[in-house]
Amino acid sequence: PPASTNGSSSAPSVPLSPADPAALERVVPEPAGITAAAGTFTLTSATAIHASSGAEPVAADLAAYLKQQTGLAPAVSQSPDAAIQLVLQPSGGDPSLGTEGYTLVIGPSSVKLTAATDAGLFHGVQTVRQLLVGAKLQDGTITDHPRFAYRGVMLDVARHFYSVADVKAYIDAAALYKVNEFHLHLTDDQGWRFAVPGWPKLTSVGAATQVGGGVGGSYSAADLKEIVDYAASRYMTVIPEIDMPGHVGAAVYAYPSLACDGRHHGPVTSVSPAYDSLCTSSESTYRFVDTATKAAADATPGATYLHMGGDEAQALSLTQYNAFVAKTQNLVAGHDRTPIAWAEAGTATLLPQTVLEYWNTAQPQPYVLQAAAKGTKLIMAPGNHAYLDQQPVAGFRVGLHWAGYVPVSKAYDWDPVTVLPGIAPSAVLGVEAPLWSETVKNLADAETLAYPRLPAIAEIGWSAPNTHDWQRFSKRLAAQAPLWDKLGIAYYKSPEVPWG
Ligand code: TNX
Repeated sequence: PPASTNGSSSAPSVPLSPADPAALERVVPEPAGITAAAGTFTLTSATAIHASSGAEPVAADLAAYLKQQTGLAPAVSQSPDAAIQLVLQPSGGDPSLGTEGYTLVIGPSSVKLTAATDAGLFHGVQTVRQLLVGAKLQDGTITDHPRFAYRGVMLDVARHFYSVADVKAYIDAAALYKVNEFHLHLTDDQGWRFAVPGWPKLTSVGAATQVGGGVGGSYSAADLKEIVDYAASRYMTVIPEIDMPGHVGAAVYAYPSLACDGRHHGPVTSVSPAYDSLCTSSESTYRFVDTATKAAADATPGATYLHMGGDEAQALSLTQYNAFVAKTQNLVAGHDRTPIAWAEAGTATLLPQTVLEYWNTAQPQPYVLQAAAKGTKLIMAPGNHAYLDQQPVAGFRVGLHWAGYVPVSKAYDWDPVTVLPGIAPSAVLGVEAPLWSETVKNLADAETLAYPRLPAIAEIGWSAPNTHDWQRFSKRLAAQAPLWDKLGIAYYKSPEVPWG
């Protein structure tokens, strides 16, 4: 008989046996509803995938993933009686599953995945990847949908530069956890990393180094297009960030006239910020900001958001800072993007649509509460839980610890609607896991900090709070390890997780 497994405490077990609820208890983020049934589905060399109209691209993804994991290469078939069915049901599906949800029904001889959108199908395919044990899937039904609309990760390519291939690898791994926003921190004191028409020195001078004095680098328009297209193929939207009016050491080094005193403090190759600032009282500053934000918007066609930074503008008075935020958000809105800014920007008068990203839990920020009370939406990235650059333990070979150490259990141990006391749950747009790269020199360093904690933040963003349970989560995390090994993800074997 079918048995509900949500709420039970069962370890992931191999091999699969009839009606083994534990075999379905291996998905991160935890699905909304799971019901195990007797039996298993076995993939063979004869298994085919049929896609309903519009579902063909996700069917091709599924075929490629199945091949990667099993060695078997299921054909995407025209035949409607293929064993695996991907069904796009824009109106007829279950409306309670929203735009990103899906239903997965696994029986002894068939697998049927249904969703209202191709994003929903793609998320369902990630579930299938995680459920595979050898070539087998436990029978049962999963119905699933996200808790929050915004589930982001951020990569800082300014402190250390990452090749397009490395950025794609980072995106690819995050897709496994149903992340849907990829925030790219493109500029900072140590480097300006993307081309802006009419401002060639931003990249020829401003991108020529990084923390530690390495060669740095930058993305051409074609590079950014490659990243944006790749993210789209993983159902993620790229959010470009231009950090302003502080954290602009590289821009000021390239064009000293952007500073009021016409002087630069660069090149910046140290970790500590130089505290340069754009000249907030000069009209030419806003021509620069307009051109740079337009270039970032043009590089991300169809995107919703553009991040304008706004953190740690120590060189400015509050009046100067607030004036800059107010003007800049209008320029961003003028390029048809919803502005996002770090929480400090809450001191300014915000447009109704401007979103704040909450990160610094150490400072009381009454203005964030006031903005939220007036309707400002918040992205929750509390440094002491969600910052992937914070070391999991003292002495870890990479990372910082200004927000304290963040073991896996702490990355998991928070709720976005209560982490900032006093806000209404409806103010929370979602969560983000930023990876700042002052100490992160390459993809392997990045992965060591992100895994297994990125999946923890992704689960906080996706799963219903009533599924929250560290013991069960840690077992589901452990069940991910074989896939990470197969994909070559350099994860940290935290002693908190019961690896098999
Ligand atoms: C604070 S978080 C910063 C970044 C650093 C980060 C290091 C934020 C908005 N500003 O400039 O990279 O700490 O953890």
